[in-house]
Amino acid sequence: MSGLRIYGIARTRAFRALWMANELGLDYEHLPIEIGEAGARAPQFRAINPNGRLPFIEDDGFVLFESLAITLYLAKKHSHGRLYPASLEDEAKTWQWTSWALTEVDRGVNIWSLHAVRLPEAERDAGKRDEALKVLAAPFGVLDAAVAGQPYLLGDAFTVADLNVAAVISRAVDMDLSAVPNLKAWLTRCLARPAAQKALALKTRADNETPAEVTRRIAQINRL
Ligand SMILES: N[C@@H](CCC(=O)N[C@@H](CS)C(=O)NCC(=O)O)C(=O)O
Repeated sequence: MSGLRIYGIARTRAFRALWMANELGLDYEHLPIEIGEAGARAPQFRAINPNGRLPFIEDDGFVLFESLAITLYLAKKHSHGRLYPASLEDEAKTWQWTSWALTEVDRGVNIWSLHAVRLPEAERDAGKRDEALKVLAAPFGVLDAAVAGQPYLLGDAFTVADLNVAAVISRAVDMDLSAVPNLKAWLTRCLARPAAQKALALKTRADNETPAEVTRRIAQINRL
């Protein structure tokens, strides 16, 4: 065992950390705790991550929260020069795409997925769903252009930059992506990786087992 513990049910942003740990071939422990008072907000978990949110990790006693900080840390620790780029410029591009994913598309994809797929049909808000698609159109165009002439965001090789962006927008695979064919092909390529598939299988199972009241709570807590 590597001493790495990943906290968070795979339906949450813990999926991102699980995918990275799989890419790296790490021997880790997954603690699939839930959101809320019985899970991440319970005192014993708040003592580790005071935010009361998921995911967080413990790595031989080192604690880290924020899903994409976790993927960057693990990639740099275990795969410097491969999944984590070696050059200053490629490292900066990795930070660029990581910040971009969080600020430009994370919320929109979440709103869309709740109101197009995850909430019970009668509770979906078509206005919110359509507004999310409008908000996503411009940044999705940017991503589509970035992967039009090369297979991955930094060039020929898959890196943590791809993992971070693809993990953040992974639920967009259920969208009509015909207006952004390069994005669609790139996302499909990233999610087809065995390490992603392994984490996606857990995520899909967790999605299917999530009761409607938990999905409702996710939408309420995050004002989605
Ligand atoms: N920016 C944080 C967001 C963490 C977050 O909002 N996690 C959600 C699950 S995906 C959560 O724990 N929600 C429940 C809550 O806020 O109580 C990250 O990327 O790790």
